[in-house]
Amino acid sequence: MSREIRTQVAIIGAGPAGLMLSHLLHLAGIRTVILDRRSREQIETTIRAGVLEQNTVDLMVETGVGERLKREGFNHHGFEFRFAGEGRRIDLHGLTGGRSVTVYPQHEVLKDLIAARLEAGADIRFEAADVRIDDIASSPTIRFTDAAGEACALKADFIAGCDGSYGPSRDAMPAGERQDYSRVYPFAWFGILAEAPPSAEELIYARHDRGFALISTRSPGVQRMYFQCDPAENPDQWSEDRIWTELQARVEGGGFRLKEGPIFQKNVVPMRSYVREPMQSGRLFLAGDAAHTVPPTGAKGLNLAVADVFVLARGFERFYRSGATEGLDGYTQTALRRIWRAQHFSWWMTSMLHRFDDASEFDRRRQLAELDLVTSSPSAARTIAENYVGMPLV
Ligand code: RFL
Ligand code: PHB
Repeated sequence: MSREIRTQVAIIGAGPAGLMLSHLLHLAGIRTVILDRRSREQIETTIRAGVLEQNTVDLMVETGVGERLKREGFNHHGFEFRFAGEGRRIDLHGLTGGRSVTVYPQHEVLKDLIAARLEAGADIRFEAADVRIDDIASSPTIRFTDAAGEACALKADFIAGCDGSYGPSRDAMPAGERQDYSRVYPFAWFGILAEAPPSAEELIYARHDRGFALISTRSPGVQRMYFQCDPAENPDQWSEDRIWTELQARVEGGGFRLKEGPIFQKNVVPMRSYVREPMQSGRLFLAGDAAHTVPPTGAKGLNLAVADVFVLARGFERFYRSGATEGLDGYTQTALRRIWRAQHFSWWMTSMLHRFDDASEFDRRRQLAELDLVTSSPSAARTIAENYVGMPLV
């Protein structure tokens, strides 16, 4: 026998997509239960994204979860492309009529959302194991084992699959109804966290013959940096010295030096582009990384997850208010427009900035010409800036 639980929308995944969806539905008076296989502590300490689009910031502020973000986040009005030994700024603010991005780590967003949800009495089941999805065509049920080891059956009107790239939701869609589009890149990112002061006021995206590097930040005392590496790279083989030498080499030019400090975290991040179409089957809806992945070069993944659930929440609201299904039926089509825009932008940034081992001297010079174009032509720079700050939520 299993314990039966009932709700309106059952959400798998307490990442940005699942938590924001639960928050928006709560504000619309719709009940949810969230399941996640990880503990609250694991969720609140995993280091991932750093850059929030203005849309994401505005939505958090407007829905009452943006107070700490406003206080502690860093508003950036531009970023720098570094190549051929010099830095050139993209003026996000000036090129987009005053829009900008905010550096505020993903796990801080998650802490704020979890605190707000629990304070409002939300039912979040952390450490839910063996999550299985049944009967998405008519009477959706999620079977799982809760943290105390009890077998549970969660019955809902709808299931939102917000369980990231490796969760069970994607596979619960019938094979004949779905199409996947993907591209795997022949490189990865080596990410570090270092105790050091910032080396620059804004993010730096660097293209170098040795490969890409990204200089980002977390707080005045902690910096986040990445450099392109082999997907099979073993972080244990990289001493602090070797890492700093590599990073310094990739941002060299004009006397610029990174401020170094003790490195306290190292990880290798794979690079992939992926889209699942459609994002719905029966009463199951996919959102966020469960439906798509972008390489992190465009800083879009978290923002896309939030944009998906903004559209999905509106569809649910309409349904529960009037029984109309148009919003839910149009979810895939509405969400895909932004997703493919972000796919193109993330692929473009990736291909413009990374070293491809099979590239010819022609390709290398073409890459430099493209960077020269997007940093000297106002219309090309505006295209970069508009994409980076993100299309307004619709
Ligand atoms: P998440 O965050 O992966 O959350 C999914 C949740 O589902 C749970 N789950 C399960 N629960 C129950 N049963 C199962 N079987 C389950 N399987 C999984 C997981 O425990 C997890 O809690 O997906 P979501 O919500 O769609 O959010 C997506 C974002 O996390 C992701 O797109 C971003 O982190 C991508 N990303 C960036 N996005 C940005 O917008 N700006 C950035 O600057 C940015 N930088 C990055 C990034 C991702 C990175 N990595 C590590 C891939 C930088 C990096 C290095
Ligand atoms: C980060 O700070 O982790 C970060 C920033 C910009 C990106 C990706 C990651 O494009």
